[in-house]
Amino acid sequence: MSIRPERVRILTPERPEPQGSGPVVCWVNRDRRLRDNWALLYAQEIAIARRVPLHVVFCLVPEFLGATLRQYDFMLRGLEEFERDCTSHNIAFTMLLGDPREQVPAYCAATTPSLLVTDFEPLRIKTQWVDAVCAATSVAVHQVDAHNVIPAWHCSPKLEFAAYTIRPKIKRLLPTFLDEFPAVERHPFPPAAMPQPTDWMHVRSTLRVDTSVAPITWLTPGEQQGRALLDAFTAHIERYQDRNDPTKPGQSNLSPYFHFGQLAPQRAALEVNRLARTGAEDCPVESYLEELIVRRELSDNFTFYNPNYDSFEGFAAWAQSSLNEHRDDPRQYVYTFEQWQQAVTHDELWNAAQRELLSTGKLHGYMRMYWAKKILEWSASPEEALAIGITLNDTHALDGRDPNGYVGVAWSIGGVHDRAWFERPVYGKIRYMNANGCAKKFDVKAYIRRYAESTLF
Ligand code: FO1
Repeated sequence: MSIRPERVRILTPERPEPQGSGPVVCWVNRDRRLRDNWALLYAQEIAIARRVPLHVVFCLVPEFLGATLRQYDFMLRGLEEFERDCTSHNIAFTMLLGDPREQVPAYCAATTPSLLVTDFEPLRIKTQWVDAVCAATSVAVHQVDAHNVIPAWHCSPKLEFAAYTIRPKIKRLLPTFLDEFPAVERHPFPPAAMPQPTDWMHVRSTLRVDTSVAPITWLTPGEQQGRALLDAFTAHIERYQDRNDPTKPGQSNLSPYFHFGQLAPQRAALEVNRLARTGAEDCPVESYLEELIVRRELSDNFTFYNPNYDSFEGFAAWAQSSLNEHRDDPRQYVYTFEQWQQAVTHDELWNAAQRELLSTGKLHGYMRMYWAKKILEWSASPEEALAIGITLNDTHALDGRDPNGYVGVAWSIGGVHDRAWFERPVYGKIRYMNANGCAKKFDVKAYIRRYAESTLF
């Protein structure tokens, strides 16, 4: 088998092996691309060994954790390309509509697969879906981590404290797991008949989402574009040295492609690592790999092992008790959700950050910290601040509701993966940040001008 066994978990130990002569079905939950997809490669390898067809299913829910048209549009346009890619590779692609806890078992009842393969996703709702599907079918279910370079369960068996505790584990395992992907094959055992092509207009008509948050146009979704953007980024990796300056084009902008499974983080790691070997001095490879692998996989670790990843109770004990001690500190300002959302605080820097989020679906990595910390400073309670930060991010960011998003907000507001700092009002021992800090890093006025009020539609 060309896929390392550690990438795979048998979710149904009482029915470990594929059974019968039915197709192998790959239910894609998180990773929706034809290439560089360990779950699909695993499913195909077994299907070829058993000489059976390979099916891919994706289950679209009409609403998902507050997602708006902006995110659904990015996801669906990527799925259109994925369907075409599957079809041209003799893989039957079917779009299921509705609750996966019903739709996936119904699909299995109709197609009697010999094996159901699914990918790994640490979010609570996805774990519940997968558990319910295992319970409602009699087929063997195998799960493959197609997202992390080092499978989350193999990297660490427990909740990690911080980057410094997971980093050595990752560094030790990286040479083994940062391997090149085999190519997906044109499947040699096509199904007797290909499914009808998806009616994308109909699919869109089933959504029950807020359409006032418009799709973005500055990025084109899909596997091909994700790869093209990665190539453009690696061609100018030296620009990443400016990553903390939101007025400069230093960031990769790949996060939406990772979030919607259109590009494998491991592909980005392989390509960037290739540059490291060229040895160019101004090549910030290590810092990119730190963000891409260590920080990203730490976020998966947090959401996988901490059931309270999106609430105050998920913060470390020191952070909870310190925030509790400062619960009644007077706040200089207290804004409502609408005021935050509409970017009408007294702070022009904060408003500019919020307008960046509203108009582009992205918030610069450095500004994201400032943005969330000020929400803590000017909200009635840490719980409210956390809820506001998560909701604004999930409503407007293309990569909202991602482990990275939850951890980003929890780091700023609850000190998750950080350490205790000097005590101060409202923040307690949570690390403080202010506009002077920003001014030391970049031209604050230029940033405010860029996201002036006029940038909003
Ligand atoms: N995952 C699904 O399996 N089905 C969906 O219909 C679905 C919708 C969706 C909308 C917006 C969004 O940001 C994510 C969505 N996801 C959906 C999940 C998503 O692609 C990721 O797997 C998770 O958000 C975690 O990274």
